Order: sequence, then C-alpha cells, then structure tokens
Amino acid sequence: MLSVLILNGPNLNLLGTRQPEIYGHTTLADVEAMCAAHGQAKGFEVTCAQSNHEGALVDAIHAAKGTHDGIVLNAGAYTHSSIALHDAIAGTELPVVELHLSNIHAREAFRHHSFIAPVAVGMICGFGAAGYTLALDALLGHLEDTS
Ligand code: CA2
Repeated sequence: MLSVLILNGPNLNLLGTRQPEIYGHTTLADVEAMCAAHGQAKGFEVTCAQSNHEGALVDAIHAAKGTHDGIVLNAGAYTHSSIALHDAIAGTELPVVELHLSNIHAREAFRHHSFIAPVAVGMICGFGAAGYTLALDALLGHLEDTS
C-alpha cells in the first residue's frame, strides 16, 4: 500500500482559529481527518505531522525516505526562506507536492518566491483546505505514473 506524509510547517497549527478570511475556518485537525478519510477511501496510507521548527521539518523529510512514498508539504513561511528544506527534498529525492491554502501569487511580493518549487513535482495553491486532497490525488497520480 502506498504511504504519503502530509507535512505542515510553522503556524499551521493555528489554522481555523485566526485570519479565516485568508486561511478559512477549517482547523488542522479537520484537515488531517479529511486526508486520513481520503486515504482510506482511495486505498493508501496517510500520516500527518506539523512542526513550527525548520530543523524538525528537515528531520521529518529525511525520516520519510524509506518510510513514505511521497510528501504533501505546506512549508508555511519557510517556503519563502528555507534553503535547508530545499536541500532536504533534493537530498531524499522523494516526490513532493507543494501545497498552499492561499494563492501565494496573489499576495505580497515576498510570498511569490518559493524555495520548494524547484524541487517539487508541482504546486497546488489557492483552493483552501480542499487543496490537501487535490495534492494527495496529484501525488498519487504521479506515483502511479512513475512506478
Ligand atoms: O497559504 C499557505 O498555505 C501558506 O503556506 C501559509 C503560511 C504563509 O506564510 C505562506 O506564505 C502561505 C502561513 C501559515 C500561517 O497560518 C495561519 C493560520 C491561521 C492563523 C494564523 C496563521
């Protein structure tokens, strides 16, 4: 059975509690339950993790190698700053789908650049919490195409 890691970065533990006009009303627990249900319905394993710490996210990406077949990654603000996350993805060579709740290209200029994008299979952004299941389907399609 294919196994996917859903990895969320800094401040995403606050989802659904503040700034609902940007990030919606869905909580991180809701997102994780939605992803688990999606995996169950489609026959793949889903594991969820969140950290506010860059190094812990690097560790989670390293640990995913050999444990999971791919990652759906919302790196939060580290998307726009972290060469360490870029290098971790490049180093593990695991397929990563980059995910953002908001359309980062319709927001401030500092959110337009992603250090994840060059090492990701692709990116989904702007569809709110529904983006997680879209990203899962995109990753599953990629894994099926490349296996
Ligand atoms: O749109 C996304 O998913 C982001 O990755 C979210 C990050 C932001 O820095 C990226 O540019 C785009 C911020 C996550 C913060 O999430 C919060 C949720 C609720 C309340 C406060 C923060």
